[in-house]
Amino acid sequence: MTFRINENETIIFDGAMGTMLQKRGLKRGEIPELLNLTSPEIIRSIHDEYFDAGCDVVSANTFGANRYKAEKTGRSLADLVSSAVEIAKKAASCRKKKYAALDIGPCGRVLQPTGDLPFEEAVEVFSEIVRAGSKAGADLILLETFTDLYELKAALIAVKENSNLPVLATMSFEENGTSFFGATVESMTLTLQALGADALGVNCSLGPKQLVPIVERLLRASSIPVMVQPNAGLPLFENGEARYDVTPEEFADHIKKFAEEGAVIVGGCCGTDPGYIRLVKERLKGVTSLRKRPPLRTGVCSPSRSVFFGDDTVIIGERLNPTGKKALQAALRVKDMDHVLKEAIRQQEQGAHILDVNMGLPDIDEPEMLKKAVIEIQSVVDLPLQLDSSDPNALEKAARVYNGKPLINSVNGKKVSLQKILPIVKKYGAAVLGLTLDDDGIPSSAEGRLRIARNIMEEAQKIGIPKEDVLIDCLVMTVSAQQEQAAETLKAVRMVREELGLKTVLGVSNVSFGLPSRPIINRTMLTMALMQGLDAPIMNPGDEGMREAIAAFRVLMGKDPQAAGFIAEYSGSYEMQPKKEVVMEGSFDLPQAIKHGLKREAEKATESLLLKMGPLEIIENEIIPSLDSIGKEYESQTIFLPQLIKSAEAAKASFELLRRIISKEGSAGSEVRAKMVIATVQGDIHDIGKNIVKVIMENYNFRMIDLGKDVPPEKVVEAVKENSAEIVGLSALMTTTVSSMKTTIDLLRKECPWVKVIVGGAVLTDSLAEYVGADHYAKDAMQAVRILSSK
Ligand code: B12
Repeated sequence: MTFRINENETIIFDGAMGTMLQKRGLKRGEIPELLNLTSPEIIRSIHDEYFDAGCDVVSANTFGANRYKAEKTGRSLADLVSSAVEIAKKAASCRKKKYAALDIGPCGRVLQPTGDLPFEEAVEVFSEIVRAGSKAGADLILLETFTDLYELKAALIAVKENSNLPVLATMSFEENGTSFFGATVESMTLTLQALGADALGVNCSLGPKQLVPIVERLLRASSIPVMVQPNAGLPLFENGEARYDVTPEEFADHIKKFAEEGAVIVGGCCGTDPGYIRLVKERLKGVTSLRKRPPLRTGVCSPSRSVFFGDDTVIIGERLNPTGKKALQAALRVKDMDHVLKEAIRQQEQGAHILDVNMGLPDIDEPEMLKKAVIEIQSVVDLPLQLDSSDPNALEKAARVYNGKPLINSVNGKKVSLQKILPIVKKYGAAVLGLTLDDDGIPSSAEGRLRIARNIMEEAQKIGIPKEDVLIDCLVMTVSAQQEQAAETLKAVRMVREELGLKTVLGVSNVSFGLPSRPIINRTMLTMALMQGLDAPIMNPGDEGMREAIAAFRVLMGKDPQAAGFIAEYSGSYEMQPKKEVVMEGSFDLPQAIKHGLKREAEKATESLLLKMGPLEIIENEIIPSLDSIGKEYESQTIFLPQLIKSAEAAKASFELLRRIISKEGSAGSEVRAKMVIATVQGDIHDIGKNIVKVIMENYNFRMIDLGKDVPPEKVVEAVKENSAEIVGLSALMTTTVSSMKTTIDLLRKECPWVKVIVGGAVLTDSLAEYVGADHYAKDAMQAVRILSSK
């Protein structure tokens, strides 16, 4: 029997495996997947209990099985996975219409550029699991508990490249409806649908009650079946053990509601057991959903931002295209990515919704460059991207590593283009822009262009790309050369919209080549195209006239309620209106460079600041306040971990430059004042502040022994003894690592009673310093120097 999702019948998955294993004696730190080989009967009995409770699918005990974990067990990954699948499969096959899922969770490492795991390595890590699991006979694959959409994309590609099994994919969300890495429900939905998941949804995260708004959003957004596997509430920690606060009754009531509203696949995550699943089964008897799947919408996304076509004008920024742009051409030749990134940030600030990225120059490796540009741009700008190239290889490379759902620019009506580009669009879950030209060129009539648009749409549909993912560019010709063509293009825009129901895109500014005062023609053409129903102009978002035309159009067509947007932008006398601050025509200042996470710009800004002030002033007045404001943005969730990391890297680049100068300036005398061991405490990886303290102390003739970050107490003690250090400096930046500081100091008191301890870091205060048992607290490096010099 093959596993199938039938939307008239709710499919019930099992509940937790981890908490069940703990009940059977699995200790903290033990690897659950090892039990597949050492105690298969325990795993089997858990599957049996879940099936007896009434579930339809059990998840094999493979959630954490990957090459990194397997290394720790000394067993091969293939053995861990295939034994698990075989156990689950045996439990399923002695029953009717029951199934075993290969269960795959995150691999435990963070993908580049946020972390250090290359995308292709991630795909390979998941591919190994998929190959072993499908070979062992899994009926379906469940990708679950992902918090990074990028990692989930890698996993889904691995599934598609290595098996034909149905695949369900769920992510874990925070209460605010975004994942820990900042992915939204809508972006996840757009991405997974296009990549070909059979169902998508939410698991783990929170209790069922807190999931209600997230499930509602999922049901509104998803055109494929929705899956929900909540925890049995939020874990409460008692005597070091997690306890969950939602009873089986409450749990089952919520699941029933989710099913009534339209969730087709349900089950339990952490804290649930067969008791919960039994009640779920009971409550779901006779439950049917009236949900009609929402129609597909034309949209593209980055993890944190989705852009839909049709509701309002979408501006596609055209500035990242070297054609006719000497500065960009020169930058690309020397691989100056900061130039590209600055242009991307500038267009975002000017109001672009999507950025076109074209890296086509005859003398560069375009596929590599486009791929690199996509990765780098996505790490500083959260707008969706339009991948623009005439080279299918470049498009494929870029689409593969793109995080989210991109728009591919372009395919056209030529047979070879359709054959090469559409499979890339399909495989990598993109939308595609179709140009109305074919082997005979660009038809001069609107009807001719409509015919090509229809052909592109039908060819796309043949390989499973829905028409909603096909957009059409009816091609603007130069009016000075072919005057009658402007009207034909405009007519074609309307026909494509009305007759095919497709969304349209238009590169507007071509129209005015060769004429004086081009902006006048451009903005008029734009307004006329908008009136024909154009969804998305490709344009320079910094072009005031075009922006004004869009703003006025939105008011006149009722797309700007009460003209609020217009009034906010253009109130006051029009003539007196100061030019909108279009930032960064030249360079970024240091806070901007840190905010946007631009390393090279941070260095340049630091160099120019050094002409005006000393390195310590730069640290105090520029770097620390910038990081403070980044920290606040992170706390209020206007930015997420990837941006936080980027900013920290830019700050570190600036500091590295200052460090060299401070060290070069050297210290006042040469006699070593004291030996000092310095470390960030265990569990804490913040080391920017500690590094500053180190450099400044060195400058004042302290001999510094730097143990780095995340340092266990024993290592600190060892280093003090080895070096006969007189002072220890400890840094902690998180509330949670203050206790680690205390443990370190307790051990130092016992083992090295002579040593003086000074502590610092953003969370510390005088009273916390007293609580952890330190001798001194310093709010910054200079205060530390003063305190320690007076001893
Ligand atoms: C940069 C940064 C990061 C970078 C760190 C990069 C690096 N290599 O250091 C990255 C992105 C990796 C990061 C990760 C995380 N971060 Co962080 N991070 C920050 C941020 C924005 C700035 C810290 C900083 O470098 N400040 C600048 C330096 C110069 O200041 P400083 O460290 O305070 O140092 C000065 C003084 O305190 C003192 N000092 C410091 N150490 C010492 C030691 C001695 C001996 C002495 C005498 C003085 C002294 O002198 C220094 C110079 O004047 C802060 C926000 C903030 N305002 O602090 C959040 C912040 C510290 N992070 C936070 C969190 C939650 C995290 C993460 C858990 C995020 C996550 N969900 O994964 C992880 C932590 C992982 C871990 N296990 O440690 C929270 C902590 C909340 C709390 N109160 O517990 C903060 C406060 C952000 C927030 N508002 O939510 N983070």
